[in-house]
Amino acid sequence: DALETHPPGSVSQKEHIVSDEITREQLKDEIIAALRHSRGVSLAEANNEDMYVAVSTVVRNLLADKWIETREDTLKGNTKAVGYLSAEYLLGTQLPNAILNSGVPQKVEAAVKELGFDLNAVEDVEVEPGLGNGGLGRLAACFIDSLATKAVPAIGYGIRYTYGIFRQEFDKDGNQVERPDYWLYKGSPWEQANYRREQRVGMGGVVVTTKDGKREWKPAWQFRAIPYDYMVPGYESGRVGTLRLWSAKAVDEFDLLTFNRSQYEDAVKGQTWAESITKVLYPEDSTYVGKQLRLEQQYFFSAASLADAISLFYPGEEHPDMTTFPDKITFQLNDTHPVIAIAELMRLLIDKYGYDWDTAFSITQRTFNYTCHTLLPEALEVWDAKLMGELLPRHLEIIEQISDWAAHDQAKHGASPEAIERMRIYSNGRVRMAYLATMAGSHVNGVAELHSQLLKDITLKDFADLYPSKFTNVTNGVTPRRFMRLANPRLSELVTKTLGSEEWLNDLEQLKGLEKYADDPQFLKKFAEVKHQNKVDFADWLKRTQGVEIDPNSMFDTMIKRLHEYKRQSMKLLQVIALYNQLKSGQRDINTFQARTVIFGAKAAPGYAMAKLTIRLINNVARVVNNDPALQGKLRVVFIENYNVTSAQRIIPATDLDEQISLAGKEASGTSNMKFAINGAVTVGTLDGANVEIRERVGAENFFLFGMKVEDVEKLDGNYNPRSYYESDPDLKGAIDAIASGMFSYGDPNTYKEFTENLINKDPFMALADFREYMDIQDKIEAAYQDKQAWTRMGVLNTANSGFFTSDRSIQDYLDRVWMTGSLPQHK
Ligand code: GPK
Repeated sequence: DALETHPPGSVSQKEHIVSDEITREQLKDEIIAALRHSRGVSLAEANNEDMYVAVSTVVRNLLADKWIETREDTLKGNTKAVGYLSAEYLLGTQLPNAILNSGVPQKVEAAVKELGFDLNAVEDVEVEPGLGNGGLGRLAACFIDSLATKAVPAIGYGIRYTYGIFRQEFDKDGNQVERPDYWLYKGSPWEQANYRREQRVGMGGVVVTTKDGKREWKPAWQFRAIPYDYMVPGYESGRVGTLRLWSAKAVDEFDLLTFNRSQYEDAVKGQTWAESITKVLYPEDSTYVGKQLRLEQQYFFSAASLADAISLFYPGEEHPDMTTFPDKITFQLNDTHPVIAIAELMRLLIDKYGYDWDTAFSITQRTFNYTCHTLLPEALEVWDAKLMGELLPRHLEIIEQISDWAAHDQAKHGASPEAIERMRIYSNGRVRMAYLATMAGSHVNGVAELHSQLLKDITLKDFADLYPSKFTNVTNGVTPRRFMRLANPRLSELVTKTLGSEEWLNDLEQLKGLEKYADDPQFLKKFAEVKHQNKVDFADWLKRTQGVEIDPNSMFDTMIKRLHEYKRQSMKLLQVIALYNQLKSGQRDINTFQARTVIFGAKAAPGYAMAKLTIRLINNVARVVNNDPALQGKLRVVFIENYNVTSAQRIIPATDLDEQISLAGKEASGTSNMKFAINGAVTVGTLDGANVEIRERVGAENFFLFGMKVEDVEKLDGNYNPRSYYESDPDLKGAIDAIASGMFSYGDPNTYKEFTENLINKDPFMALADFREYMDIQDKIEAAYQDKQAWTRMGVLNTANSGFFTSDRSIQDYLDRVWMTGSLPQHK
């Protein structure tokens, strides 16, 4: 196992150095010692990779005391802790963030430099742990950052996938090809296998009734759950939290009997099978697939995490007083993925600790809260009861009981028989995880105001009518440390100089102080200069990594997010093709046209045919447009290969125009919209998700709004006829016909047939209905961009008014509305 090759604490033991007082010279010594001790090389021999591991090791060591102390304070139990349960953490690179939060970032930077290395090149060595798909996983990563920064006693629990989200490549036809993401290829200096806290997790088997009439689960197999611990350093809080990711191993390394008969393959089979549980992240985003292995993953990490928490808070106790459990820790269920933890806690309380059903249910209800991240019915997990029964027979039994209890309770609250039927957790051979979480937890929250409202009005309406006080909202947020300070050092410096301190980094509402400079020509000039330099950097990076050339003087118009029909990359593409047609026909004058670089970044789920076809089309539109000399390079389309957190940190600070164009009522929140606003991009968007709140705060005049509202969509639903739009709008017809004619497929009219037919005949996300308004707003944007100073002013007002969207505020909302707990003292 390549992973145990980085023993922690391998630098010089000569003296205990207080991390904040360490000098640059001492840091240099530590780095040299780490090179020698953990890499076995001298400074003269070291390359960037050696340096990356050595600096990471030293920075980890600087954080170690705070890590231990934070854990000790967390386990004292004076303040209720938070267990964040999430199947995904899309972390991004660790080293830059750890240096920033080391307490001595300038000294580390200087030390590396004086040792003759370029810190940026050293940091570039790191492969980001892509342990998530998109927004949901990145949100979890922002949340653990804010928990540590706010000194909330917390543990993030998740899965250590051997293979994270696939690496995306494009083939010569522009198709997405998925390559395995073996991010651990060279090990990771950031993780620590923690065998002291290993757990066992069972699966399969049967339930028997014991002599005293109790139900007891006899699992068919046991797995070892090995935790890998990651430090989560807070910014300026003196606290370092823990992210604990579970990895599966076989209990018996080899089946020796088989092995002795020389059947080597059979002997290792059990091991391979066990390890397959945490082998790979499912690449579906906002879609439920119902695969057995997925349920195995969910149960595996939920059960291991609960067992871990109980053993942490009741160390060595065989009969813990579990009635105090909800006072010691509260578990947040990040979407339905860990909801099986509810049945696991019930099983432990009843079968293992001997509580009666009512007591057990009361403890369970007080322990869990649930965050819903979607409005798409296909994203809500509904497990096949047969599958669940084979894997987790006792859990299914318990869920059946909860389902009956729920029906009873709903009747008591006055629900009609029809409503009770609709709310059934377990019926017709299906188990509805969102309903289970709603009934068996204390709170349910959506992730933006509009989303939480729609949950109450539509998706979970029956429940909200009966239990209104269960429902609340916590609008998402993003960490300004990663997405401003690290991603955009130039703007950060300008903000710090202007506001006179760095306090805004953990009190983001202070950005408001920039508002008074919105009409200061000097400030506007500096702000514009920052953006321009960021664009130059981004263009250089693109040239270096993808060989594509773009013009930093053009408008950078960006759409980065998972490829999904509801997000409507297709509509953006139709607009680009319509522009292209107009420029070609002379209907739009190329000489007065505002040069634009349209930047896409998106991964598609490997089994999502329409999304993959859209990727192919984007690449081929780029090929045709970029190679057409008639456009004089004024319209360019680029598709960032393998869009991930690392590239997001480069694209966002360089963007002028941010595209948030989902069909109203489909995007739960969005979080890149927040990152763009903080970084001073201007958004074109629909009234969807958190766009609503962003627009409210930055001001309607600094946001380009278009498209149908939720009510308009509801009215149109049922008698929507996309073909009528196609036939009546020449730009729209021209764009779709261009695709259908084979313009982007070397003359072949069949390549994109499914794409065009789907739009004309079905268009499930009503791109055609919003197309005209979208074209028109883009003309307004083009005009607005011509006035550089006015445009920059809009950017400034976006930055100044987006302080609300820090994940520190989201965590405060969770503390106040959901967890009812507080912070540890901060140790500065
Ligand atoms: C929602 F349901 C899901 C899912 O499976 N994956 C995922 O990334 C996203 N999400 C929403 O689509 C976004 O609107 C939201 O901002 C994000 O979760 C975080 O809440």
